[in-house]
Amino acid sequence: MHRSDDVSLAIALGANLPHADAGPCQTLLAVRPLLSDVVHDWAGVPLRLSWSPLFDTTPVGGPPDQPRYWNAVVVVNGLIDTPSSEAALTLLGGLNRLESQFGRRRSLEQRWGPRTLDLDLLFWGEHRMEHSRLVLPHPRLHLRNFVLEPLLAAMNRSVEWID
Ligand code: PH2
Ligand code: MG
Ligand code: MG
Repeated sequence: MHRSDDVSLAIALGANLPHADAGPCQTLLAVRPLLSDVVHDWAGVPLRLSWSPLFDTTPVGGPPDQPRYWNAVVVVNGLIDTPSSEAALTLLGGLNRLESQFGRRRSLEQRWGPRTLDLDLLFWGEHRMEHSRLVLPHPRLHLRNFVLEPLLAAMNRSVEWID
């Protein structure tokens, strides 16, 4: 039987600029354990994290000459709290701190322009919110293959079968 007793949350990772001598692909690998810590500290319960592989993707939007991106998605299972906008914004704060740690300077960049690290909350169960800093589910999720492909890969890995 497929487990359906808990609510999943998903986070998209993207990067297309180097940071501190490391390329964007290395950034996505380096951020994994740190992102795992952020999510675990936030949730305060044991979780199952399913990571997609890294995908080399063509830039969508932004300036025509921006570098190719590396993208990935992590799906989080095992959350027990009822989703809330307040808790989602707290997690977003943790994601934004990680982005800064990897050289992201939000005030200096263009919309959909190149970045050292982008961490986007995609959905948290069926929670819906429209806040100036966070809209859930992510309004362009269904339009972006660089999100959908890794999301599908991560979700396939997260399926558990119980005898
Ligand atoms: N992120 C953007 C704009 N365009 N294109 C790809 N392929 N991957 C991204 O992560 C991406 C993008 C702004 O968030
Ligand atoms: Mg973002
Ligand atoms: Mg983004």
